[in-house]
Amino acid sequence: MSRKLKSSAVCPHCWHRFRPDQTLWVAAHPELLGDRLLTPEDPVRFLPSRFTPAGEAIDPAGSKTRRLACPNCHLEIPQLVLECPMVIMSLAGSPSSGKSYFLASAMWKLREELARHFSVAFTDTDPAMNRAITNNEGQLFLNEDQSASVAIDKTEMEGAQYNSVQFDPGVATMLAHPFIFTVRPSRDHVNGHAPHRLTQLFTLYDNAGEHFFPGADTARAPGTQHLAKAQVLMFVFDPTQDVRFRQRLAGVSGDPQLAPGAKTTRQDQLIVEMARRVRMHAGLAPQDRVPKPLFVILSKSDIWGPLLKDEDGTPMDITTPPYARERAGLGRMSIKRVDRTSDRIRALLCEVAPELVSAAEDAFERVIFIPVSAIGTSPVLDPASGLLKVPVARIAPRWVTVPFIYTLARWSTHLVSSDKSEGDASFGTPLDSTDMDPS
Ligand SMILES: Nc1nc2c(ncn2[C@@H]2O[C@H](COP(=O)(O)OP(=O)(O)O)[C@@H](O)[C@H]2O)c(=O)[nH]1
Ligand SMILES: [Mg+2]
Ligand SMILES: [Zn+2]
Repeated sequence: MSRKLKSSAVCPHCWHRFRPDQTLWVAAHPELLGDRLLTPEDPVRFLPSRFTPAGEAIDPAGSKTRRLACPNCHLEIPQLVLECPMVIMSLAGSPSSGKSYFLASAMWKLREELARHFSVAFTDTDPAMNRAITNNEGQLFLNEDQSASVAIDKTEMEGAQYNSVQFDPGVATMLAHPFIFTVRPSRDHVNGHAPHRLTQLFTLYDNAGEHFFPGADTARAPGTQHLAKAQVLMFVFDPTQDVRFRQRLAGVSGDPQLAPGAKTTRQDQLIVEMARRVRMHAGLAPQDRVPKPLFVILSKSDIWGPLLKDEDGTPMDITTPPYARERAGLGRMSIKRVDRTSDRIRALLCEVAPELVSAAEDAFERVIFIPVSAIGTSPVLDPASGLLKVPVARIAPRWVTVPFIYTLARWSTHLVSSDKSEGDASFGTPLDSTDMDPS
Protein backbone atom coordinates (compact mmCIF):
# COMPACT_ATOMS: atom_id res chain seq x y z
CA MET A 1 0.00 0.00 0.00
CA SER A 2 2.49 2.56 -1.13
CA ARG A 3 0.05 5.11 -2.53
CA LYS A 4 -1.82 7.69 -0.52
CA LEU A 5 -4.80 6.33 1.42
CA LYS A 6 -7.85 8.29 2.44
CA SER A 7 -8.26 8.97 6.15
CA SER A 8 -11.41 6.86 6.07
CA ALA A 9 -13.32 4.87 3.50
CA VAL A 10 -16.90 3.69 3.10
CA CYS A 11 -17.72 0.08 2.31
CA PRO A 12 -19.68 -0.11 -0.97
CA HIS A 13 -21.55 -3.17 0.34
CA CYS A 14 -22.74 -2.20 3.84
CA TRP A 15 -21.89 1.54 4.16
CA HIS A 16 -19.71 1.03 7.21
CA ARG A 17 -17.12 3.80 7.49
CA PHE A 18 -13.69 2.61 8.58
CA ARG A 19 -10.03 3.60 8.70
CA PRO A 20 -7.71 1.89 6.20
CA ASP A 21 -5.74 0.24 9.03
CA GLN A 22 -8.92 -1.56 10.12
CA THR A 23 -9.28 -3.25 6.74
CA LEU A 24 -9.37 -7.04 6.86
CA TRP A 25 -7.50 -9.23 4.39
CA VAL A 26 -8.72 -12.39 2.67
CA ALA A 27 -6.68 -15.50 3.51
CA ALA A 28 -5.02 -17.22 0.55
CA HIS A 29 -4.02 -20.55 2.12
CA PRO A 30 -6.36 -23.28 0.77
CA GLU A 31 -7.07 -24.60 4.27
CA LEU A 32 -8.29 -21.29 5.67
CA LEU A 33 -11.88 -21.63 4.52
CA GLY A 34 -15.18 -20.83 6.26
CA ASP A 35 -15.52 -17.18 7.18
CA ARG A 36 -17.96 -16.69 10.06
CA LEU A 37 -20.15 -14.12 8.24
CA LEU A 38 -20.01 -15.75 4.80
CA THR A 39 -20.23 -19.30 3.41
CA PRO A 40 -18.12 -22.36 4.33
CA GLU A 41 -16.38 -21.96 0.94
CA ASP A 42 -15.31 -18.36 1.58
CA PRO A 43 -11.74 -17.86 2.81
CA VAL A 44 -11.49 -16.43 6.33
CA ARG A 45 -10.87 -12.73 6.79
CA PHE A 46 -8.09 -11.66 9.15
CA LEU A 47 -6.31 -8.59 10.50
CA PRO A 48 -2.69 -9.07 9.46
CA SER A 49 0.37 -8.52 11.64
CA ARG A 50 2.95 -9.52 9.04
CA PHE A 51 3.52 -8.10 5.55
CA THR A 52 5.95 -8.84 2.72
CA PRO A 53 8.22 -6.04 1.50
CA ALA A 54 5.96 -5.82 -1.57
CA GLY A 55 3.01 -4.93 0.66
CA GLU A 56 1.20 -8.26 0.62
CA ALA A 57 -0.22 -9.52 3.91
CA ILE A 58 0.81 -12.91 5.26
CA ASP A 59 -2.15 -15.00 6.41
CA PRO A 60 -2.15 -17.15 9.59
CA ALA A 61 -1.07 -20.21 7.55
CA GLY A 62 1.81 -18.35 5.90
CA SER A 63 0.36 -17.60 2.43
CA LYS A 64 0.61 -14.18 0.83
CA THR A 65 -2.53 -12.23 -0.11
CA ARG A 66 -3.49 -8.93 -1.67
CA ARG A 67 -7.25 -9.23 -1.39
CA LEU A 68 -9.05 -6.89 1.02
CA ALA A 69 -12.39 -7.10 2.86
CA CYS A 70 -14.66 -4.80 4.84
CA PRO A 71 -14.19 -5.07 8.62
CA ASN A 72 -17.97 -4.99 9.13
CA CYS A 73 -19.56 -7.20 6.44
CA HIS A 74 -16.40 -9.13 5.37
CA LEU A 75 -17.27 -8.75 1.68
CA GLU A 76 -14.36 -8.12 -0.64
CA ILE A 77 -13.46 -4.54 -1.55
CA PRO A 78 -11.04 -3.26 -4.18
CA GLN A 79 -7.91 -1.50 -2.93
CA LEU A 80 -8.91 1.69 -4.80
CA VAL A 81 -11.90 2.11 -2.45
CA LEU A 82 -9.31 3.06 0.19
CA GLU A 83 -7.69 5.60 -2.12
CA CYS A 84 -10.20 7.36 -4.37
CA PRO A 85 -13.44 9.28 -4.01
CA MET A 86 -16.50 7.32 -4.94
CA VAL A 87 -19.56 8.51 -6.86
CA ILE A 88 -22.56 6.33 -6.10
CA MET A 89 -25.41 5.89 -8.55
CA SER A 90 -28.52 3.82 -8.06
CA LEU A 91 -30.69 2.61 -10.86
CA ALA A 92 -34.34 1.69 -10.41
CA GLY A 93 -37.32 1.08 -12.64
CA SER A 94 -40.12 -1.38 -13.24
CA PRO A 95 -39.35 -4.97 -14.33
CA SER A 96 -38.53 -5.16 -18.07
CA SER A 97 -38.11 -1.39 -18.35
CA GLY A 98 -34.68 -2.08 -19.84
CA LYS A 99 -32.32 -1.61 -16.87
CA SER A 100 -30.04 -4.56 -17.59
CA TYR A 101 -29.70 -3.75 -21.29
CA PHE A 102 -29.09 -0.10 -20.46
CA LEU A 103 -26.36 -0.88 -17.93
CA ALA A 104 -24.55 -3.29 -20.24
CA SER A 105 -24.79 -0.91 -23.18
CA ALA A 106 -23.81 2.17 -21.16
CA MET A 107 -20.76 0.53 -19.59
CA TRP A 108 -19.54 -0.76 -22.93
CA LYS A 109 -20.01 2.60 -24.63
CA LEU A 110 -18.36 4.46 -21.74
CA ARG A 111 -15.23 2.36 -22.20
CA GLU A 112 -15.21 3.24 -25.92
CA GLU A 113 -16.38 6.84 -25.95
CA LEU A 114 -14.51 8.15 -22.92
CA ALA A 115 -11.31 6.81 -24.47
CA ARG A 116 -12.11 8.05 -27.98
CA HIS A 117 -13.42 11.55 -27.27
CA PHE A 118 -12.21 12.42 -23.78
CA SER A 119 -8.84 10.66 -23.28
CA VAL A 120 -10.31 9.18 -20.14
CA ALA A 121 -9.93 5.51 -19.22
CA PHE A 122 -13.02 3.73 -17.91
CA THR A 123 -12.16 0.30 -16.54
CA ASP A 124 -13.36 -2.40 -14.15
CA THR A 125 -11.98 -1.67 -10.71
CA ASP A 126 -12.22 -5.39 -9.96
CA PRO A 127 -13.16 -7.49 -12.99
CA ALA A 128 -14.56 -10.32 -10.86
CA MET A 129 -17.06 -8.00 -9.19
CA ASN A 130 -18.34 -6.68 -12.52
CA ARG A 131 -18.66 -10.04 -14.24
CA ALA A 132 -22.47 -9.97 -14.52
CA ILE A 133 -22.28 -6.74 -16.51
CA THR A 134 -19.22 -7.62 -18.58
CA ASN A 135 -20.83 -10.93 -19.59
CA ASN A 136 -23.81 -8.99 -20.89
CA GLU A 137 -21.56 -6.49 -22.67
CA GLY A 138 -19.82 -9.44 -24.33
CA GLN A 139 -23.10 -10.93 -25.53
CA LEU A 140 -24.30 -7.68 -27.07
CA PHE A 141 -21.09 -6.15 -28.39
CA LEU A 142 -18.41 -8.82 -28.78
CA ASN A 143 -20.32 -11.61 -30.44
CA GLU A 144 -18.15 -13.32 -33.06
CA ASP A 145 -21.22 -14.54 -34.87
CA GLN A 146 -22.73 -11.42 -36.43
CA SER A 147 -25.79 -13.39 -37.54
CA ALA A 148 -26.63 -14.28 -33.93
CA SER A 149 -29.60 -13.01 -31.94
CA VAL A 150 -29.12 -12.73 -28.19
CA ALA A 151 -31.11 -12.08 -25.02
CA ILE A 152 -29.63 -10.96 -21.73
CA ASP A 153 -30.14 -13.67 -19.15
CA LYS A 154 -32.51 -12.35 -16.50
CA THR A 155 -31.78 -14.90 -13.79
CA GLU A 156 -28.03 -14.50 -13.97
CA MET A 157 -28.29 -10.78 -13.54
CA GLU A 158 -30.67 -11.07 -10.64
CA GLY A 159 -28.58 -13.72 -8.91
CA ALA A 160 -25.62 -11.37 -9.16
CA GLN A 161 -27.54 -8.43 -7.73
CA TYR A 162 -27.29 -9.36 -4.06
CA ASN A 163 -24.70 -10.76 -1.67
CA SER A 164 -25.72 -12.62 1.45
CA VAL A 165 -24.04 -11.90 4.82
CA GLN A 166 -24.87 -13.50 8.17
CA PHE A 167 -24.39 -10.70 10.66
CA ASP A 168 -26.25 -12.94 13.13
CA PRO A 169 -25.83 -16.71 12.84
CA GLY A 170 -28.53 -18.23 10.66
CA VAL A 171 -30.02 -14.88 9.57
CA ALA A 172 -29.10 -13.91 6.03
CA THR A 173 -29.02 -10.21 5.17
CA MET A 174 -29.07 -9.41 1.47
CA LEU A 175 -26.79 -6.54 0.44
CA ALA A 176 -27.03 -5.02 -3.02
CA HIS A 177 -24.05 -5.91 -5.19
CA PRO A 178 -21.99 -2.89 -6.24
CA PHE A 179 -20.53 -2.67 -9.73
CA ILE A 180 -17.41 -0.50 -9.47
CA PHE A 181 -15.62 1.28 -12.31
CA THR A 182 -12.44 3.33 -12.28
CA VAL A 183 -12.46 6.66 -14.13
CA ARG A 184 -9.02 8.15 -14.71
CA PRO A 185 -7.28 10.46 -17.19
CA SER A 186 -5.17 8.62 -19.76
CA ARG A 187 -1.60 9.57 -20.42
CA ASP A 188 -2.57 11.82 -23.34
CA HIS A 189 -5.23 13.70 -21.32
CA VAL A 190 -4.43 17.37 -20.65
CA ASN A 191 -4.26 16.49 -16.94
CA GLY A 192 -2.64 13.12 -17.58
CA HIS A 193 0.40 14.10 -15.53
CA ALA A 194 -1.59 13.75 -12.29
CA PRO A 195 -3.75 10.68 -12.96
CA HIS A 196 -3.90 9.57 -9.37
CA ARG A 197 -5.34 12.82 -8.09
CA LEU A 198 -8.12 12.80 -10.67
CA THR A 199 -9.04 9.14 -10.35
CA GLN A 200 -12.50 8.40 -9.08
CA LEU A 201 -14.76 5.41 -8.77
CA PHE A 202 -18.25 5.06 -10.19
CA THR A 203 -20.23 2.65 -8.06
CA LEU A 204 -23.51 1.44 -9.53
CA TYR A 205 -26.43 -0.55 -8.17
CA ASP A 206 -29.00 -2.22 -10.39
CA ASN A 207 -32.13 -2.65 -8.28
CA ALA A 208 -34.36 -5.61 -9.02
CA GLY A 209 -37.53 -3.84 -10.15
CA GLU A 210 -39.76 -6.16 -8.11
CA HIS A 211 -38.35 -4.79 -4.86
CA PHE A 212 -39.69 -1.37 -5.71
CA PHE A 213 -43.35 -2.00 -5.75
CA PRO A 214 -45.00 -0.16 -2.87
CA GLY A 215 -45.41 -2.46 0.08
CA ALA A 216 -42.60 -4.84 -0.92
CA ASP A 217 -40.84 -5.86 2.30
CA THR A 218 -38.08 -3.45 3.26
CA ALA A 219 -36.93 -4.76 6.65
CA ARG A 220 -35.24 -7.79 5.09
CA ALA A 221 -34.07 -5.80 2.09
CA PRO A 222 -31.48 -3.30 3.32
CA GLY A 223 -30.59 -3.74 -0.33
CA THR A 224 -32.15 -0.36 -0.95
CA GLN A 225 -30.05 1.60 1.56
CA HIS A 226 -27.71 2.64 -1.21
CA LEU A 227 -30.53 4.87 -2.41
CA ALA A 228 -29.83 7.15 0.52
CA LYS A 229 -26.06 7.04 -0.04
CA ALA A 230 -26.22 7.58 -3.78
CA GLN A 231 -25.36 11.05 -5.03
CA VAL A 232 -27.15 10.39 -8.27
CA LEU A 233 -30.40 8.50 -8.72
CA MET A 234 -31.57 7.10 -12.01
CA PHE A 235 -35.10 6.00 -12.73
CA VAL A 236 -35.71 4.10 -15.94
CA PHE A 237 -39.11 5.01 -17.38
CA ASP A 238 -40.30 2.73 -20.15
CA PRO A 239 -42.89 4.44 -22.39
CA THR A 240 -43.93 1.05 -23.81
CA GLN A 241 -45.31 0.14 -20.37
CA ASP A 242 -47.56 3.20 -20.28
CA VAL A 243 -51.09 2.86 -21.69
CA ARG A 244 -51.22 6.40 -23.09
CA PHE A 245 -47.83 6.15 -24.82
CA ARG A 246 -48.87 2.79 -26.24
CA GLN A 247 -51.93 4.36 -27.84
CA ARG A 248 -49.83 7.06 -29.48
CA LEU A 249 -47.22 4.56 -30.65
CA ALA A 250 -49.60 2.13 -32.31
CA GLY A 251 -48.94 3.46 -35.82
CA VAL A 252 -45.39 4.63 -35.14
CA SER A 253 -43.48 1.41 -34.40
CA GLY A 254 -43.92 -2.29 -34.99
CA ASP A 255 -41.88 -3.29 -31.94
CA PRO A 256 -43.18 -6.57 -30.44
CA GLN A 257 -43.31 -4.86 -27.03
CA LEU A 258 -46.25 -2.82 -28.32
CA ALA A 259 -48.29 -5.92 -29.19
CA PRO A 260 -51.70 -5.98 -27.53
CA GLY A 261 -51.88 -7.53 -24.10
CA ALA A 262 -48.41 -6.51 -22.89
CA LYS A 263 -48.07 -5.60 -19.23
CA THR A 264 -48.44 -1.95 -18.19
CA THR A 265 -47.21 -0.41 -14.93
CA ARG A 266 -47.99 2.65 -12.80
CA GLN A 267 -44.43 3.95 -13.04
CA ASP A 268 -45.17 7.21 -11.22
CA GLN A 269 -45.85 5.12 -8.11
CA LEU A 270 -42.40 3.60 -8.35
CA ILE A 271 -40.81 7.07 -8.32
CA VAL A 272 -42.87 7.97 -5.29
CA GLU A 273 -41.73 4.76 -3.59
CA MET A 274 -38.10 5.38 -4.53
CA ALA A 275 -38.30 8.88 -3.02
CA ARG A 276 -39.98 7.50 0.11
CA ARG A 277 -37.10 5.09 0.66
CA VAL A 278 -34.46 7.73 0.03
CA ARG A 279 -36.10 9.99 2.61
CA MET A 280 -36.52 7.14 5.10
CA HIS A 281 -32.91 5.97 4.91
CA ALA A 282 -31.61 9.54 4.89
CA GLY A 283 -33.80 10.68 7.78
CA LEU A 284 -35.63 13.34 5.75
CA ALA A 285 -39.21 14.42 6.51
CA PRO A 286 -41.89 13.13 4.12
CA GLN A 287 -42.49 16.60 2.69
CA ASP A 288 -38.78 17.35 2.11
CA ARG A 289 -37.49 17.35 -1.43
CA VAL A 290 -34.54 15.00 -1.88
CA PRO A 291 -31.52 17.30 -2.40
CA LYS A 292 -30.04 15.22 -5.22
CA PRO A 293 -30.43 15.04 -8.94
CA LEU A 294 -32.72 12.42 -10.44
CA PHE A 295 -32.15 11.28 -13.99
CA VAL A 296 -35.39 10.04 -15.47
CA ILE A 297 -34.09 7.80 -18.23
CA LEU A 298 -36.66 7.19 -20.93
CA SER A 299 -35.64 3.83 -22.37
CA LYS A 300 -36.21 2.34 -25.83
CA SER A 301 -36.03 5.68 -27.65
CA ASP A 302 -35.79 3.78 -30.94
CA ILE A 303 -39.51 3.12 -30.46
CA TRP A 304 -40.91 6.43 -29.18
CA GLY A 305 -38.28 8.89 -30.51
CA PRO A 306 -40.52 10.08 -33.39
CA LEU A 307 -42.94 11.55 -30.81
CA LEU A 308 -40.28 13.98 -29.61
CA LYS A 309 -40.43 17.32 -31.42
CA ASP A 310 -38.58 20.58 -31.10
CA GLU A 311 -40.53 23.80 -30.41
CA ASP A 312 -40.94 24.41 -34.14
CA GLY A 313 -42.29 20.89 -34.65
CA THR A 314 -39.18 19.34 -36.24
CA PRO A 315 -37.97 15.97 -34.95
CA MET A 316 -35.17 16.20 -32.37
CA ASP A 317 -31.80 14.60 -32.89
CA ILE A 318 -31.45 12.09 -30.07
CA THR A 319 -28.95 9.90 -31.90
CA THR A 320 -25.82 12.01 -32.44
CA PRO A 321 -23.94 12.18 -29.12
CA PRO A 322 -24.00 15.57 -27.31
CA TYR A 323 -20.23 15.50 -26.90
CA ALA A 324 -17.08 15.56 -29.00
CA ARG A 325 -13.37 16.03 -28.67
CA GLU A 326 -12.58 19.68 -27.96
CA ARG A 327 -8.85 19.49 -28.54
CA ALA A 328 -6.09 16.94 -28.10
CA GLY A 329 -6.44 15.39 -24.65
CA LEU A 330 -9.81 16.90 -23.74
CA GLY A 331 -13.45 16.17 -24.56
CA ARG A 332 -16.38 18.53 -24.22
CA MET A 333 -19.93 17.79 -23.15
CA SER A 334 -22.78 19.96 -24.35
CA ILE A 335 -24.75 20.32 -21.15
CA LYS A 336 -26.91 22.92 -22.90
CA ARG A 337 -28.00 20.46 -25.57
CA VAL A 338 -28.83 17.81 -22.96
CA ASP A 339 -30.79 20.34 -20.90
CA ARG A 340 -32.72 21.49 -23.96
CA THR A 341 -33.56 17.89 -24.87
CA SER A 342 -34.64 17.33 -21.26
CA ASP A 343 -36.99 20.32 -21.51
CA ARG A 344 -38.61 18.93 -24.64
CA ILE A 345 -39.07 15.49 -23.09
CA ARG A 346 -40.59 17.15 -20.05
CA ALA A 347 -43.07 18.92 -22.34
CA LEU A 348 -43.95 15.62 -24.04
CA LEU A 349 -44.45 13.90 -20.68
CA CYS A 350 -46.59 16.77 -19.41
CA GLU A 351 -48.87 16.07 -22.35
CA VAL A 352 -48.91 12.27 -22.22
CA ALA A 353 -48.10 11.25 -18.64
CA PRO A 354 -48.16 14.41 -16.51
CA GLU A 355 -48.34 12.58 -13.18
CA LEU A 356 -44.86 11.21 -13.83
CA VAL A 357 -43.41 14.72 -14.05
CA SER A 358 -45.21 15.79 -10.88
CA ALA A 359 -44.10 12.69 -8.98
CA ALA A 360 -40.45 13.25 -9.97
CA GLU A 361 -40.36 17.02 -9.46
CA ASP A 362 -42.30 16.86 -6.23
CA ALA A 363 -39.75 14.46 -4.73
CA PHE A 364 -36.40 15.58 -6.19
CA GLU A 365 -34.78 18.98 -6.25
CA ARG A 366 -33.43 18.57 -9.77
CA VAL A 367 -34.85 16.31 -12.46
CA ILE A 368 -33.18 15.68 -15.82
CA PHE A 369 -34.96 13.69 -18.54
CA ILE A 370 -32.70 11.70 -20.87
CA PRO A 371 -33.74 9.68 -23.94
CA VAL A 372 -31.75 6.46 -24.36
CA SER A 373 -31.85 3.36 -26.47
CA ALA A 374 -29.67 0.50 -25.27
CA ILE A 375 -29.82 -1.36 -28.56
CA GLY A 376 -31.20 1.15 -31.07
CA THR A 377 -33.38 -1.47 -32.71
CA SER A 378 -36.35 -3.70 -31.95
CA PRO A 379 -35.87 -7.15 -30.48
CA VAL A 380 -37.50 -10.02 -32.37
CA LEU A 381 -39.67 -12.72 -30.84
CA ASP A 382 -37.88 -16.06 -31.00
CA PRO A 383 -40.65 -18.65 -31.39
CA ALA A 384 -38.48 -21.52 -30.13
CA SER A 385 -37.69 -19.96 -26.72
CA GLY A 386 -40.49 -17.43 -26.47
CA LEU A 387 -37.82 -14.81 -25.70
CA LEU A 388 -37.34 -11.40 -27.26
CA LYS A 389 -33.91 -11.58 -28.89
CA VAL A 390 -31.75 -8.86 -30.39
CA PRO A 391 -29.97 -9.36 -33.74
CA VAL A 392 -26.43 -8.35 -32.77
CA ALA A 393 -25.59 -6.92 -36.18
CA ARG A 394 -28.27 -4.26 -35.72
CA ILE A 395 -27.25 -3.03 -32.26
CA ALA A 396 -26.56 0.72 -32.24
CA PRO A 397 -26.96 2.36 -28.82
CA ARG A 398 -28.13 5.97 -28.50
CA TRP A 399 -27.22 8.36 -25.70
CA VAL A 400 -26.62 5.60 -23.14
CA THR A 401 -23.46 7.29 -21.87
CA VAL A 402 -25.08 10.70 -21.45
CA PRO A 403 -26.21 10.56 -17.79
CA PHE A 404 -22.74 9.41 -16.75
CA ILE A 405 -20.72 11.88 -18.79
CA TYR A 406 -23.11 14.67 -17.78
CA THR A 407 -22.40 13.80 -14.15
CA LEU A 408 -18.65 13.77 -14.80
CA ALA A 409 -18.87 17.14 -16.53
CA ARG A 410 -20.75 18.58 -13.55
CA TRP A 411 -18.23 17.27 -11.03
CA SER A 412 -14.91 16.80 -12.65
CA THR A 413 -14.18 19.93 -14.59
CA HIS A 414 -10.54 18.80 -14.68
CA LEU A 415 -11.53 15.64 -16.52
CA VAL A 416 -14.30 16.75 -18.91
CA SER A 417 -15.00 20.22 -20.24
CA SER A 418 -18.48 21.54 -20.97
CA ASP A 419 -20.39 24.54 -22.34
CA LYS A 420 -21.52 25.49 -18.83
CA SER A 421 -18.60 26.46 -16.67
CA GLU A 422 -20.34 27.06 -13.36
CA GLY A 423 -20.94 24.05 -11.16
CA ASP A 424 -24.38 22.78 -10.30
CA ALA A 425 -25.10 22.89 -6.58
CA SER A 426 -27.73 20.17 -6.79
CA PHE A 427 -25.01 17.73 -7.85
CA GLY A 428 -23.27 18.13 -4.48
CA THR A 429 -19.84 16.57 -4.18
CA PRO A 430 -18.66 12.98 -4.47
CA LEU A 431 -18.63 10.96 -1.28
CA ASP A 432 -15.32 11.43 0.53
CA SER A 433 -14.27 14.21 -1.76
CA THR A 434 -13.10 16.16 1.28
CA ASP A 435 -10.24 13.67 1.39
CA MET A 436 -9.39 14.51 -2.18
CA ASP A 437 -6.70 16.93 -2.97
CA PRO A 438 -8.20 19.63 -5.21
CA SER A 439 -5.79 20.15 -8.07
N1 LIG B 1 -36.88 -1.62 -28.63
C1 LIG B 1 -36.04 -1.71 -27.60
N2 LIG B 1 -36.20 -2.71 -26.69
C2 LIG B 1 -35.34 -2.78 -25.65
C3 LIG B 1 -34.29 -1.82 -25.47
N3 LIG B 1 -33.60 -2.14 -24.33
C4 LIG B 1 -34.21 -3.24 -23.83
N4 LIG B 1 -35.24 -3.64 -24.61
C5 LIG B 1 -36.11 -4.81 -24.38
O1 LIG B 1 -36.70 -4.66 -23.11
C6 LIG B 1 -36.82 -5.92 -22.46
C7 LIG B 1 -36.45 -5.79 -20.99
O2 LIG B 1 -35.11 -5.38 -20.85
P1 LIG B 1 -34.27 -5.65 -19.50
O3 LIG B 1 -33.03 -4.86 -19.60
O4 LIG B 1 -34.12 -7.12 -19.26
O5 LIG B 1 -35.24 -5.03 -18.38
P2 LIG B 1 -35.03 -4.97 -16.78
O6 LIG B 1 -35.98 -5.98 -16.21
O7 LIG B 1 -35.42 -3.58 -16.41
O8 LIG B 1 -33.59 -5.26 -16.47
C8 LIG B 1 -35.95 -6.88 -23.24
O9 LIG B 1 -36.79 -7.85 -23.82
C9 LIG B 1 -35.28 -6.08 -24.32
O10 LIG B 1 -35.32 -6.74 -25.55
C10 LIG B 1 -34.14 -0.80 -26.45
O11 LIG B 1 -33.24 0.07 -26.39
N5 LIG B 1 -35.05 -0.78 -27.48
MG1 LIG C 1 -32.74 -6.69 -15.14
ZN1 LIG D 1 -19.04 -3.73 4.47
